[in-house]
Amino acid sequence: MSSQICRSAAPRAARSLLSSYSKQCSRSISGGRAAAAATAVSLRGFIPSLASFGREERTNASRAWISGVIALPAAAYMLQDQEAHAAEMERTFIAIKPDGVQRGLIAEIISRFERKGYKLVAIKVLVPSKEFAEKHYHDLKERPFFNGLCDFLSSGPVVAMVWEGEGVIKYGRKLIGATDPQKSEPGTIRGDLAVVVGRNIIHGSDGPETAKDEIGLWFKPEELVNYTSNAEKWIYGVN
Ligand code: DAT
Ligand code: MG
Repeated sequence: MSSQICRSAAPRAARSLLSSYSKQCSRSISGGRAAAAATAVSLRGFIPSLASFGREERTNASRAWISGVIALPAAAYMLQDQEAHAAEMERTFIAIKPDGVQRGLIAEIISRFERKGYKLVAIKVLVPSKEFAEKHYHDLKERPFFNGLCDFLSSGPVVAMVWEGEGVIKYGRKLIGATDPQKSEPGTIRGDLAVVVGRNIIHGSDGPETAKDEIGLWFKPEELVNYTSNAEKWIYGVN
């Protein structure tokens, strides 16, 4: 998918409706989970009518739930919670800079994103040209350290990655820590593994627009892999 931000209000609404529906089902009928899955499908096309459902009388509600369950086709079971959350996924660009690579921190950095629950959807090792580094850091071209920064980024291998997950852009920055490792909290990547701002080992997109631009700069669309991780059903869920 070329768009890096796949956020939509509908799946969020669907998920919260699915959650409340699931609870009602478990009170009024047996087999609440299967029914919830069935209704998740119906939410795709009928969100407005189901959104008003909560305002109905409880008795009518129970009747409607049951008739809905009977009427819905078997294909409805195909939609799992995972599908609802999949539409909310966002992607961010993360790069291990030449200092992180040379210091043998690739596995350490990747494992922090992986253990958190984010999904790696693209990765490659390359030595960027100075011109490419200037494009990547174009918003800093007026800063006194710009030239040195671009020299540094293009001085050796960089591990370029795209990570996917709910809130990964903002939370990825939390995992990374403050720009200046002197100010990064312990527990963050820069806080634990770096000492000075000029060698802070990792880059992460700072917002949705930057993420989209940076992913587009570093990767071709076909280099991004769409897949479902087996762990996702344990990482995402609504109770
Ligand atoms: P970040 O990498 O946290 O997004 P940034 O976009 O402001 O930070 O700056 C990009 C990189 O430039 C940063 O990772 C390290 C370098 N840098 C930032 N401020 C610097 C400074 N005052 N002196 C030297 N290098 C600096
Ligand atoms: Mg930045």
